[in-house]
Amino acid sequence: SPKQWKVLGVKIPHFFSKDPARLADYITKFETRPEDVFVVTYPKSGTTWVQEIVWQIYNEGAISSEKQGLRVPFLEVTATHEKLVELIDLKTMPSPRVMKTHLPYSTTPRSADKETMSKYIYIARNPKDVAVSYYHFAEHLKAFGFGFNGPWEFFAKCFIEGNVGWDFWNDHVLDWWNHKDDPNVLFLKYEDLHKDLPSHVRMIADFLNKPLSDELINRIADQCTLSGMKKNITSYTFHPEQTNSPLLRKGLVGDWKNYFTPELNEKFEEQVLAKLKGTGLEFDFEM
Ligand code: PPS
Repeated sequence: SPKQWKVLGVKIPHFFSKDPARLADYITKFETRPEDVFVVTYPKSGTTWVQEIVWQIYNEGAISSEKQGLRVPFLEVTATHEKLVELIDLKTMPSPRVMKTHLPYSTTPRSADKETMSKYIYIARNPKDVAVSYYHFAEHLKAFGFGFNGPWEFFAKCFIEGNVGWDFWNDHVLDWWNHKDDPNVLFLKYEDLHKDLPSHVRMIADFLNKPLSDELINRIADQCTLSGMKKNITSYTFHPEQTNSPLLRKGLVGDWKNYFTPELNEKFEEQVLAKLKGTGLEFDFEM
Protein backbone atom coordinates (compact mmCIF):
# COMPACT_ATOMS: atom_id res chain seq x y z
CA SER A 1 0.00 0.00 0.00
CA PRO A 2 1.16 3.60 -0.46
CA LYS A 3 3.46 4.70 2.34
CA GLN A 4 2.82 7.73 4.49
CA TRP A 5 4.40 9.64 7.33
CA LYS A 6 2.36 11.00 10.19
CA VAL A 7 2.98 14.72 10.13
CA LEU A 8 1.15 16.68 12.85
CA GLY A 9 -1.24 13.78 13.11
CA VAL A 10 -1.97 13.72 9.37
CA LYS A 11 -0.88 10.98 6.98
CA ILE A 12 1.25 12.54 4.26
CA PRO A 13 2.76 10.45 1.47
CA HIS A 14 6.44 9.63 1.90
CA PHE A 15 7.46 11.36 -1.29
CA PHE A 16 6.45 14.72 0.13
CA SER A 17 9.34 14.73 2.50
CA LYS A 18 12.32 12.69 3.43
CA ASP A 19 12.13 14.41 6.75
CA PRO A 20 8.66 14.55 8.36
CA ALA A 21 9.92 16.52 11.35
CA ARG A 22 11.13 19.26 9.03
CA LEU A 23 7.78 19.34 7.26
CA ALA A 24 5.94 19.55 10.59
CA ASP A 25 8.23 22.35 11.69
CA TYR A 26 7.71 24.27 8.45
CA ILE A 27 3.92 24.04 8.73
CA THR A 28 3.84 24.95 12.42
CA LYS A 29 6.09 27.98 12.00
CA PHE A 30 4.55 29.15 8.72
CA GLU A 31 3.79 32.86 8.93
CA THR A 32 0.53 33.75 7.24
CA ARG A 33 -0.32 37.20 5.93
CA PRO A 34 -3.77 38.87 5.93
CA GLU A 35 -3.69 38.93 2.09
CA ASP A 36 -3.00 35.20 1.81
CA VAL A 37 -5.56 32.93 0.16
CA PHE A 38 -5.46 29.21 0.76
CA VAL A 39 -7.25 26.86 -1.65
CA VAL A 40 -7.93 23.91 0.62
CA THR A 41 -9.19 20.45 -0.24
CA TYR A 42 -9.02 16.80 0.47
CA PRO A 43 -7.09 15.54 -2.61
CA LYS A 44 -8.94 15.23 -5.93
CA SER A 45 -11.80 17.53 -4.99
CA GLY A 46 -11.34 20.42 -7.41
CA THR A 47 -8.15 22.03 -6.16
CA THR A 48 -6.59 22.68 -9.57
CA TRP A 49 -9.87 24.10 -10.82
CA VAL A 50 -10.27 26.63 -8.02
CA GLN A 51 -6.54 27.44 -7.93
CA GLU A 52 -6.92 28.55 -11.55
CA ILE A 53 -10.11 30.51 -10.92
CA VAL A 54 -8.52 32.39 -8.02
CA TRP A 55 -5.32 33.08 -9.96
CA GLN A 56 -7.29 34.45 -12.92
CA ILE A 57 -9.43 36.60 -10.61
CA TYR A 58 -6.26 38.24 -9.29
CA ASN A 59 -4.81 38.56 -12.79
CA GLU A 60 -7.77 40.08 -14.64
CA GLY A 61 -8.52 36.91 -16.56
CA ALA A 62 -5.00 36.38 -17.89
CA ILE A 63 -3.93 32.92 -19.05
CA SER A 64 -0.45 31.97 -17.99
CA SER A 65 1.71 29.29 -19.56
CA GLU A 66 3.80 29.20 -16.39
CA LYS A 67 3.30 26.03 -14.33
CA GLN A 68 0.35 26.37 -12.03
CA GLY A 69 2.45 24.93 -9.22
CA LEU A 70 4.71 27.98 -9.46
CA ARG A 71 1.87 30.48 -9.64
CA VAL A 72 -0.18 28.86 -6.88
CA PRO A 73 2.30 26.82 -4.83
CA PHE A 74 1.36 23.69 -2.92
CA LEU A 75 2.27 24.28 0.71
CA GLU A 76 3.24 20.72 1.61
CA VAL A 77 5.40 20.36 -1.52
CA THR A 78 6.98 23.77 -1.20
CA ALA A 79 7.84 23.02 2.40
CA THR A 80 10.40 20.36 1.80
CA HIS A 81 10.43 18.79 -1.58
CA GLU A 82 13.63 18.89 -3.52
CA LYS A 83 12.83 16.99 -6.68
CA LEU A 84 9.24 17.17 -7.78
CA VAL A 85 8.92 20.81 -8.68
CA GLU A 86 11.05 23.85 -8.77
CA LEU A 87 10.85 25.37 -5.33
CA ILE A 88 9.15 28.63 -4.59
CA ASP A 89 10.26 30.55 -1.56
CA LEU A 90 6.96 31.46 0.04
CA LYS A 91 8.68 33.89 2.40
CA THR A 92 9.66 36.16 -0.49
CA MET A 93 6.62 35.55 -2.70
CA PRO A 94 4.75 38.85 -3.12
CA SER A 95 1.21 39.26 -1.78
CA PRO A 96 -1.43 38.25 -2.43
CA ARG A 97 -0.02 34.75 -2.14
CA VAL A 98 -2.47 32.12 -3.37
CA MET A 99 -1.52 28.70 -2.04
CA LYS A 100 -2.83 25.17 -2.22
CA THR A 101 -2.98 22.84 0.75
CA HIS A 102 -4.60 19.54 1.66
CA LEU A 103 -4.26 20.10 5.40
CA PRO A 104 -7.22 19.72 7.75
CA TYR A 105 -8.49 22.86 9.50
CA SER A 106 -6.66 22.03 12.71
CA THR A 107 -3.21 22.05 11.10
CA THR A 108 -3.65 24.66 8.36
CA PRO A 109 -1.54 27.74 9.16
CA ARG A 110 -3.64 30.62 10.44
CA SER A 111 -3.27 33.73 12.52
CA ALA A 112 -4.97 33.69 15.90
CA ASP A 113 -6.14 37.25 15.36
CA LYS A 114 -9.33 37.67 13.28
CA GLU A 115 -8.14 41.00 11.88
CA THR A 116 -5.02 39.52 10.31
CA MET A 117 -6.48 36.19 9.32
CA SER A 118 -5.92 34.88 5.79
CA LYS A 119 -8.75 33.62 3.60
CA TYR A 120 -9.56 29.95 3.05
CA ILE A 121 -11.55 28.54 0.15
CA TYR A 122 -12.49 24.94 0.84
CA ILE A 123 -13.84 22.69 -1.92
CA ALA A 124 -15.55 19.40 -1.11
CA ARG A 125 -16.49 16.76 -3.68
CA ASN A 126 -18.65 13.66 -3.40
CA PRO A 127 -16.37 10.98 -2.01
CA LYS A 128 -17.20 8.31 -4.58
CA ASP A 129 -15.81 10.45 -7.39
CA VAL A 130 -12.95 11.52 -5.12
CA ALA A 131 -11.93 7.89 -4.60
CA VAL A 132 -11.99 7.13 -8.33
CA SER A 133 -10.06 10.29 -9.18
CA TYR A 134 -7.54 9.57 -6.42
CA TYR A 135 -7.03 6.03 -7.73
CA HIS A 136 -6.24 7.31 -11.23
CA PHE A 137 -3.86 9.90 -9.86
CA ALA A 138 -2.05 7.36 -7.67
CA GLU A 139 -1.81 5.00 -10.65
CA HIS A 140 -0.33 7.81 -12.67
CA LEU A 141 2.30 8.58 -10.05
CA LYS A 142 3.48 4.99 -10.32
CA ALA A 143 5.47 6.08 -13.37
CA PHE A 144 7.40 8.43 -11.09
CA GLY A 145 8.25 5.65 -8.67
CA PHE A 146 6.05 6.61 -5.74
CA GLY A 147 2.48 5.88 -6.70
CA PHE A 148 0.07 3.11 -6.05
CA ASN A 149 0.52 -0.18 -7.78
CA GLY A 150 -2.53 -2.35 -7.35
CA PRO A 151 -6.14 -2.93 -8.31
CA TRP A 152 -8.95 -0.42 -7.83
CA GLU A 153 -10.68 -2.65 -5.28
CA PHE A 154 -7.66 -2.45 -3.02
CA PHE A 155 -7.34 1.30 -3.43
CA ALA A 156 -11.03 1.70 -2.54
CA LYS A 157 -10.41 -0.31 0.65
CA CYS A 158 -7.43 1.90 1.54
CA PHE A 159 -9.57 4.99 0.90
CA ILE A 160 -12.40 3.77 3.12
CA GLU A 161 -9.92 2.92 5.86
CA GLY A 162 -8.23 6.30 5.64
CA ASN A 163 -5.03 4.61 4.56
CA VAL A 164 -4.19 7.18 1.88
CA GLY A 165 -2.49 10.54 1.90
CA TRP A 166 -4.38 13.06 4.10
CA ASP A 167 -6.24 10.29 5.90
CA PHE A 168 -9.98 9.83 6.14
CA TRP A 169 -12.10 11.83 3.73
CA ASN A 170 -14.84 12.27 6.37
CA ASP A 171 -12.57 13.71 9.03
CA HIS A 172 -11.09 16.20 6.59
CA VAL A 173 -14.35 17.46 5.14
CA LEU A 174 -16.11 17.68 8.50
CA ASP A 175 -13.16 19.46 10.11
CA TRP A 176 -13.65 22.27 7.57
CA TRP A 177 -17.45 21.99 7.42
CA ASN A 178 -17.47 22.93 11.11
CA HIS A 179 -15.92 26.26 10.06
CA LYS A 180 -18.06 26.89 7.00
CA ASP A 181 -19.66 29.95 8.60
CA ASP A 182 -16.40 31.55 9.72
CA PRO A 183 -16.11 34.95 7.99
CA ASN A 184 -12.76 34.05 6.42
CA VAL A 185 -13.89 30.66 5.10
CA LEU A 186 -15.76 30.01 1.86
CA PHE A 187 -17.00 26.42 1.68
CA LEU A 188 -17.82 25.26 -1.85
CA LYS A 189 -18.83 22.00 -3.48
CA TYR A 190 -17.36 20.65 -6.71
CA GLU A 191 -20.77 19.60 -8.00
CA ASP A 192 -22.16 23.12 -7.47
CA LEU A 193 -19.35 24.60 -9.56
CA HIS A 194 -20.42 22.21 -12.30
CA LYS A 195 -24.02 23.43 -12.11
CA ASP A 196 -23.21 27.11 -12.45
CA LEU A 197 -19.60 28.14 -12.89
CA PRO A 198 -20.07 31.90 -13.53
CA SER A 199 -22.01 32.42 -10.29
CA HIS A 200 -19.27 30.63 -8.37
CA VAL A 201 -16.56 32.71 -10.01
CA ARG A 202 -18.52 35.75 -8.83
CA MET A 203 -18.93 34.30 -5.34
CA ILE A 204 -15.18 33.68 -5.09
CA ALA A 205 -14.33 37.15 -6.46
CA ASP A 206 -16.68 38.79 -3.97
CA PHE A 207 -15.22 36.74 -1.12
CA LEU A 208 -11.78 38.03 -2.14
CA ASN A 209 -13.07 41.62 -2.34
CA LYS A 210 -12.30 41.67 -6.04
CA PRO A 211 -15.65 42.53 -7.65
CA LEU A 212 -15.38 41.94 -11.40
CA SER A 213 -17.42 42.95 -14.43
CA ASP A 214 -19.90 40.45 -15.90
CA GLU A 215 -17.72 40.27 -18.97
CA LEU A 216 -14.67 39.26 -16.95
CA ILE A 217 -16.64 36.81 -14.79
CA ASN A 218 -17.94 35.05 -17.90
CA ARG A 219 -14.55 34.99 -19.55
CA ILE A 220 -12.87 33.47 -16.48
CA ALA A 221 -15.68 30.90 -16.20
CA ASP A 222 -15.17 30.03 -19.85
CA GLN A 223 -11.40 29.74 -19.52
CA CYS A 224 -11.77 27.59 -16.40
CA THR A 225 -13.98 24.87 -17.79
CA LEU A 226 -12.11 21.61 -18.16
CA SER A 227 -11.79 22.09 -21.93
CA GLY A 228 -10.74 25.71 -21.41
CA MET A 229 -7.98 24.68 -19.02
CA LYS A 230 -6.87 21.83 -21.28
CA LYS A 231 -6.05 24.40 -23.97
CA ASN A 232 -3.22 25.48 -21.68
CA ILE A 233 -2.12 21.95 -20.80
CA THR A 234 1.60 22.64 -20.27
CA SER A 235 0.67 24.70 -17.23
CA TYR A 236 -0.52 21.50 -15.52
CA THR A 237 1.95 18.84 -16.67
CA PHE A 238 4.80 17.51 -14.52
CA HIS A 239 7.09 16.37 -17.32
CA PRO A 240 8.04 18.06 -20.61
CA GLU A 241 7.03 15.04 -22.69
CA GLN A 242 3.51 14.87 -21.22
CA THR A 243 0.68 15.88 -23.56
CA ASN A 244 -2.02 15.56 -20.95
CA SER A 245 -2.18 16.11 -17.22
CA PRO A 246 -3.47 13.78 -14.51
CA LEU A 247 -4.82 16.91 -12.83
CA LEU A 248 -7.20 17.43 -15.76
CA ARG A 249 -8.78 14.08 -16.44
CA LYS A 250 -12.51 13.56 -17.01
CA GLY A 251 -13.83 16.19 -14.63
CA LEU A 252 -17.28 14.64 -14.35
CA VAL A 253 -19.89 14.11 -11.69
CA GLY A 254 -20.73 10.40 -11.55
CA ASP A 255 -17.66 8.67 -12.99
CA TRP A 256 -17.78 6.45 -9.86
CA LYS A 257 -20.61 4.49 -11.48
CA ASN A 258 -18.07 2.98 -13.85
CA TYR A 259 -16.08 1.59 -10.90
CA PHE A 260 -18.39 0.82 -7.99
CA THR A 261 -19.88 -2.66 -7.63
CA PRO A 262 -23.12 -2.86 -5.63
CA GLU A 263 -21.06 -4.36 -2.76
CA LEU A 264 -18.57 -1.52 -2.74
CA ASN A 265 -21.38 0.99 -2.95
CA GLU A 266 -23.02 -0.52 0.12
CA LYS A 267 -19.75 -0.51 2.04
CA PHE A 268 -19.16 3.12 1.06
CA GLU A 269 -22.65 4.14 2.16
CA GLU A 270 -22.15 2.44 5.52
CA GLN A 271 -18.59 3.41 6.27
CA VAL A 272 -18.10 6.75 4.54
CA LEU A 273 -21.41 8.47 3.90
CA ALA A 274 -23.15 7.40 7.10
CA LYS A 275 -20.72 9.63 8.99
CA LEU A 276 -22.26 12.70 7.34
CA LYS A 277 -25.68 12.03 8.85
CA GLY A 278 -26.87 14.89 10.97
CA THR A 279 -24.12 17.24 9.82
CA GLY A 280 -26.17 18.93 7.10
CA LEU A 281 -23.46 18.22 4.53
CA GLU A 282 -24.86 16.54 1.43
CA PHE A 283 -23.60 15.85 -2.07
CA ASP A 284 -24.87 15.30 -5.58
CA PHE A 285 -23.65 11.99 -6.98
CA GLU A 286 -24.87 12.42 -10.51
CA MET A 287 -25.83 15.19 -12.84
S1 PPS B 1 -5.16 17.43 -6.56
O1 PPS B 1 -4.07 16.53 -7.00
O2 PPS B 1 -5.66 17.03 -5.24
O3 PPS B 1 -4.78 18.83 -6.61
O4 PPS B 1 -6.33 17.20 -7.61
P1 PPS B 1 -7.61 18.13 -7.79
O5 PPS B 1 -7.29 19.23 -8.68
O6 PPS B 1 -8.20 18.44 -6.47
O7 PPS B 1 -8.62 17.14 -8.49
C1 PPS B 1 -8.49 16.71 -9.82
C2 PPS B 1 -9.88 16.41 -10.32
O8 PPS B 1 -10.55 17.63 -10.65
C3 PPS B 1 -10.92 17.60 -12.01
N1 PPS B 1 -10.86 18.94 -12.61
C4 PPS B 1 -11.91 19.59 -13.12
N2 PPS B 1 -13.21 19.25 -13.18
C5 PPS B 1 -14.04 20.12 -13.79
N3 PPS B 1 -13.63 21.29 -14.33
C6 PPS B 1 -12.34 21.67 -14.30
N4 PPS B 1 -11.96 22.81 -14.85
C7 PPS B 1 -11.42 20.80 -13.65
N5 PPS B 1 -10.08 20.85 -13.44
C8 PPS B 1 -9.76 19.71 -12.80
C9 PPS B 1 -9.93 16.64 -12.64
O9 PPS B 1 -10.35 16.19 -13.90
C10 PPS B 1 -9.88 15.56 -11.58
O10 PPS B 1 -11.07 14.78 -11.52
P2 PPS B 1 -11.26 13.41 -12.32
O11 PPS B 1 -12.55 12.84 -11.83
O12 PPS B 1 -10.08 12.54 -12.01
O13 PPS B 1 -11.35 13.77 -13.76
